[in-house]
Amino acid sequence: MPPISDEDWASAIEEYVNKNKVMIFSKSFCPYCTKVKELFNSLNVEYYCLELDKTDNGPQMQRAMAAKAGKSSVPQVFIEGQHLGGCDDTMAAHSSGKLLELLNPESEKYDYDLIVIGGGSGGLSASKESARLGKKVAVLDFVTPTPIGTTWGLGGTCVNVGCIPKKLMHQAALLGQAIKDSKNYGWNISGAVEHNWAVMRENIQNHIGSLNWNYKVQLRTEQVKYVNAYGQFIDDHHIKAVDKKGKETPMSSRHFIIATGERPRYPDIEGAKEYGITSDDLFSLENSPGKTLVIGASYVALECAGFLSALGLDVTIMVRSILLRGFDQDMAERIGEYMAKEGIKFIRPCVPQKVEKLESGEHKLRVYAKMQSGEEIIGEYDTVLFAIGRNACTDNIGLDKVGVKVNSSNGKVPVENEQTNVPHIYAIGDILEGKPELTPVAIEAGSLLAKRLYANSNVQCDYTFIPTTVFTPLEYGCIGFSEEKALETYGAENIEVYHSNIMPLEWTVPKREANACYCKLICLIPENERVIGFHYLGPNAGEVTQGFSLGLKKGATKADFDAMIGIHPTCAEIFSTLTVTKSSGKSTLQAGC
Ligand code: FAD
Ligand code: NA7
Repeated sequence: MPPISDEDWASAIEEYVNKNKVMIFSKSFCPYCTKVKELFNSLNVEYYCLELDKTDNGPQMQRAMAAKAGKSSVPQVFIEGQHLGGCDDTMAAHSSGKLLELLNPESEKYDYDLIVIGGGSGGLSASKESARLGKKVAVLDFVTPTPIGTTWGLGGTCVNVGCIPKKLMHQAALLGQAIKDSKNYGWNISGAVEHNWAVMRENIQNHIGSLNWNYKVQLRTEQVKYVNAYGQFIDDHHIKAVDKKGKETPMSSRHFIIATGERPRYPDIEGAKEYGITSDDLFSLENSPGKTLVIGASYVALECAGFLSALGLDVTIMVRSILLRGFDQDMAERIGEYMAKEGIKFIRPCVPQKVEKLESGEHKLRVYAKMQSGEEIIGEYDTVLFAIGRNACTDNIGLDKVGVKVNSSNGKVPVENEQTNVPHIYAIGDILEGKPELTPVAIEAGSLLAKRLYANSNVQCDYTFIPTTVFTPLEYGCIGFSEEKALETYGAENIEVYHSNIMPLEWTVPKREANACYCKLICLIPENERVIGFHYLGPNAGEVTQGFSLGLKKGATKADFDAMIGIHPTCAEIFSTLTVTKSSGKSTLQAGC
């Protein structure tokens, strides 16, 4: 074989420089080379490094590199085929911002690398992660007031009008139950025990205020630009930010993430918007809602009805058809039965027709409704709370201007790995088509998307076996398949259901209902009884359910559950000893602990 010529070495160097966006010629022992490599590592920028001291024909390669760079020392850095220089040149380019411009040639054309529209669970997660990865990021968050004028601060639904106030009001309700239970445990609570709505409201709102403040501080610390304005697309890379005074500011970006969430829906009936409220108003009401009609049977409806009743209010739920559509119906009906025993009234199947204001009398509103049988019914209440589902906030943000596809029947955005049909526009959180509408899901999807965009990650958000909990008076935690979905998907012959009632030890002394709590595991027979559905109705459902989601994600079988040692005395230990199958028809009732 003829000796390799100088031209051959030169073309080898040329190939290294052209093939790699960032090319470093280095020597493994050289501290300046290490410094440069550390800089690119810290910026999460992928590079190719040729260690000349560890390469065959290193001296020849170094001579060819020197001919191209005009310097024989190492390191020598090339970006997008252009020679940047050695260690000092690279550091200086980093300090001046030139390095980032070279790395992202497009970004200099735009104000930002990334604009996130919506500063809720998903938007904040994506914007902070992207900024941590060295990107120039802005997040727009704007709350359109409710029909009765309620508004709130930074952080989106979860913090202001969702998970946080809901769980805290549920906690207020649990404390009321604990006060009742405490008598049998020897506590002497003298005098009238009453709940004060205004005190609860103020303390919860103060806590939310502190969370709003923390989010602002976090954005400042992470160097994310927070813009309190409503974002609307103008064209591919441009939006306008409209503030509450109507002032419009144009902004441009290389990438966009839409994370605008959802808002409660109102029925198209007279008086709904004028006199009704939704969960967006409930948590900040100055005064107790009083006698309340909750319309709808979503988890939001049942949770709100549950805590309002436990706080001592007269509560009725108007249900159009089933409880908790999308959830296991056996569990949903058990929740309903328990709530009815707790004193909540159910009107079903029934839909509202009209809400009108009363000028005088004991209550403030009159509601006309129609039972499925055709019977007209009329009731008087102080508050009518609509919890009939939520609309994706995608109809007024200019998606038509940029061609982002939206499902016209529900306003949801179909995505492939959180990317919309327009490649530089992404979407996360509640607006996604067919994905669970939960805070941790939005957070995870946002953070993983940022890492894929800006840190060469290829980790996708896994939307399977996501645990969730409904915080009704009897809490319900679940993971994976409902019983009906499992039967529909795999056929009855392939499904075994193990189940049991549960009597929480702490319920025995106050003599609470013996067989209200219940659990079941749904197992796939052909896969060694792999557990594909987990359902638990009882105290602390969120805490009980969370850990089991790991088991389901990892493919745990019924035998794995049986091999688990329980923690005694707990409710969760029941999952280590389930023996009764539904198909056996044997009783699961518990006589006591
Ligand atoms: P959001 O958090 O809704 O944030 C979107 C933000 O974007 C909002 O601040 C909105 O005002 C803003 N925005 C909209 N359009 C624009 C625009 N054009 N320009 C600028 N800003 C805009 N999830 C759980 O995991 N656990 C629970 O216990 C739970 N309880 C809930 C209870 C209730 C009553 C409700 C309503 C929801 C609950 N959720 C719960 C769901 C959870 O709140 C949502 O899944 C989560 O907030 C979704 O996050 P997101 O980022 O998609 O949207
Ligand atoms: P859901 O789950 O869609 O629930 C909406 C509820 O409101 C449901 O019970 C509906 O009854 C009821 N509804 C809807 N429209 C009306 C009218 N016009 N009148 C009376 N009742 C009505 O909504 P959410 O947004 O709360 O939940 C979204 C997701 O969160 C859901 O997918 C779960 O996974 C968790 P229906 O059953 O349709 O008869």
